Amino acid sequence: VAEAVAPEVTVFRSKLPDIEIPSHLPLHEYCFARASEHPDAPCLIAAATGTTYTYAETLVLCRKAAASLRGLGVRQGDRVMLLLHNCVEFVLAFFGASLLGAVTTAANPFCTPQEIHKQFSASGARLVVTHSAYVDKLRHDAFPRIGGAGGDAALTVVTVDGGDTPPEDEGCVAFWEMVASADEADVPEVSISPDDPVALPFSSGTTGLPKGVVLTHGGQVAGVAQQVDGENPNLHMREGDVALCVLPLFHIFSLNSVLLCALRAGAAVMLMPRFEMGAMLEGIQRWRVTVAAVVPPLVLALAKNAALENYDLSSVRIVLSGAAPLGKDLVDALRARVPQAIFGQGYGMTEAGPVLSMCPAFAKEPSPAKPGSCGTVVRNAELKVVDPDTGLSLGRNLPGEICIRGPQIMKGYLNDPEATARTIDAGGWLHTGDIGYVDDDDEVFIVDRVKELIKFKGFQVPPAELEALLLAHPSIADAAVVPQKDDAAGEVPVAFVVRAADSDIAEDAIKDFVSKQVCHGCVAIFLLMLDGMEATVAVTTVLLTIFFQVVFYKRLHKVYFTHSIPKSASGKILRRELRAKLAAAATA
Ligand code: 4UU
Repeated sequence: VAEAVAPEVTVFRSKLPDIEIPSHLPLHEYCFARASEHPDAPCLIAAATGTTYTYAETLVLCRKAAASLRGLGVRQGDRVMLLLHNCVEFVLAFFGASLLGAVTTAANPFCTPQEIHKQFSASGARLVVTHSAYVDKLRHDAFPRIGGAGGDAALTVVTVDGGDTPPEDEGCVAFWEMVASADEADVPEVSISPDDPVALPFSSGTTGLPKGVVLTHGGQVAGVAQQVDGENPNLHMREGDVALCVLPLFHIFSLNSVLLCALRAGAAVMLMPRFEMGAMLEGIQRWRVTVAAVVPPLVLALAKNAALENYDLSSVRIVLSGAAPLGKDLVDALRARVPQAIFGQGYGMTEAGPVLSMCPAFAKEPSPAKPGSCGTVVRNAELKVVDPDTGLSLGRNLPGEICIRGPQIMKGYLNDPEATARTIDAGGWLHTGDIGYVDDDDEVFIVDRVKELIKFKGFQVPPAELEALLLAHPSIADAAVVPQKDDAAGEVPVAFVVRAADSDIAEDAIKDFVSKQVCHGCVAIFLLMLDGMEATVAVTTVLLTIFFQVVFYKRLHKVYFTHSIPKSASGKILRRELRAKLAAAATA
């Protein structure tokens, strides 16, 4: 229902009534508030091993994780870094930190040491929880020395792998040893205010390099409540449901809409360390997954996979896609394979806490959504659409920049008041950098993006990062990186490059420069190592990310040489012009 609060502002709200949000609770108390009503219900399922933890067991382990982290010196306000694939330990460490009033910053373990270090140092973390396989990344020169528990070393590393301690774990603390010897009564009483931070994901937002996004206890409680609380929850999950958790928990979609929402609702979370089609289908069948959060490339992979017929996927009742646009054709291609499921989208942004709108067909009392729609704005929030040039509010069916206001949005960027002020205006509206409109049925449609961000399979690729790398090359005078449409990935990063005078640098040299370390010797060693061992996919990926400059999804897919980069009077790259050039070339 659109109502004019001021004559010139059209505010869109949920069709569902607002709800009571228990915003005084810390996130862990809120998520587990009803756990005592179903202590024996399954809470976490480690798909890889089949190990299942009930709600009662999970709570005890979270408390033990908190006591252990406390023993390692973690105090209220401290930042703990998780460099983990989806696993039970991620959940325990996250809530362990939350119980102490500490803040979790999670990163993609496939990132390079340089990328990880940027987040590590920006967040001010002193403790990292990771898999043994990634400890070597933390031995990179940039990091402080790894010094085990209680020492005076600046970096404590906790490894989550069970069994015999592998040699690379030297100096590290074994997660399960520390948890086994912890006393759950050793969790100190901390007073947590709703305004205190609990999670610190990194996002480049509408412009520039990745920044810490300060998400608070109160904000995350509100964000989860908007989805799963109330008489008629927008995303209806309950005890007995099993949520597929294959999207990485270091991204806010999975952390918030899968993990936190499922726990609050009393559902089980099936954790898969990484996407592997066979294992995923196996897991859905074996654990009777009911709610599947996916990204469009995963929908594509499923639609194309003939093996689907060999699995019983009849338990799935909700397929929630997000993080990138999902086309009607793609949905139609998969719908025939999973006919009983409702397909729909959520629209989120890390800074928005994250969900702005959610498919109303997922509600307890569902209402239909049109193909391509991102659903309706969540409850207890306001959404408006503004003309990106004038800032004036637009009515229905008129595309403009989507803005959101509500208790769920970020507090701001970490230590960056200017970036915060550029994103959240004086009126409290968060500007998304997405272009969309709201139709006559209150459904949100995203049609374009005014911000620089590139999304490769839903992963963030900040152009500023690649541009900085390119400009560091002596043969490159100027450069701009923009998204190019791609069937499989949605978008891929491509570069426009102005060669330096006298340079005749070629496309491949530039692509190599971005993907490989500047040190070419390293590449040679890498190839030798691959040659000398029977490299499994996992080993290869680990090696790749150790030896290469940027994580795989940030590679340039094409380089276009040009004489100048179009810029505004203030020196801003006119990305729209470059994207228009690409679009014109594609249709020519
Ligand atoms: C078109 O992608 C996310 C969060 C996604 C999310 C979270 C909870 C989806 C459903 C859910 O329940 O966050 P970021 O910060 O990585 O990227 C944000 C950007 C948006 O600004 C928009 O450009 O990703 C794009 N995006 C989408 N685009 C996100 N969701 C959609 C969508 N359609 N459904």
